[in-house]
Amino acid sequence: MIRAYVALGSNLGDPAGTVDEAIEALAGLRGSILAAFSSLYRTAPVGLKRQPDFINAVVALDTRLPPLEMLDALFALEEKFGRKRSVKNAPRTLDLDLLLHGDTVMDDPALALPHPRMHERAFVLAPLLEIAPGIAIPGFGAAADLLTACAGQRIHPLSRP
Ligand code: PH2
Ligand code: MG
Ligand code: MG
Repeated sequence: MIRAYVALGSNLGDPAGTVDEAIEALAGLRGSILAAFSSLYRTAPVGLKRQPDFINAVVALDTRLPPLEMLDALFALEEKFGRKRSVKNAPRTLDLDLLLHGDTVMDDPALALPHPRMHERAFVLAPLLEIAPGIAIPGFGAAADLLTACAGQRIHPLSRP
């Protein structure tokens, strides 16, 4: 089994409910076992600013799926959650991004690993570090050091009843 990490993001409809349900759905992903899941975080939009805050989280999966098969399974799940693809970075019901797949480094037109923007996003690095303290990102170094460089990005763990 290979340890993979998947980022979840939502900012349409009921984002926290969607992310909770998506974590459950990921626990049932074929050929995979859910190894860990982070808290949910409320995060300011990065990139296109005039859109609602996001709810973000990260899960760890131990998987037998190779990277491109895993990507297909994640796209299928996004679709099941009603994602409509319009313009890049548009608000979305559910975004599932494959962050890391073992120590695979690849730059296929369909999939780049590690995820090419994860190293500069607090909304990915903070939940990732919660479930994988000490993790390093191939080619970029310690996630904890990368998070320090994202100091300006607003993110808060969601308080739960
Ligand atoms: N996803 C993006 C672009 N910007 N900002 C936040 N806070 N959270 C996201 O998940 C996110 C984003 C593209 O996928
Ligand atoms: Mg994304
Ligand atoms: Mg995506």
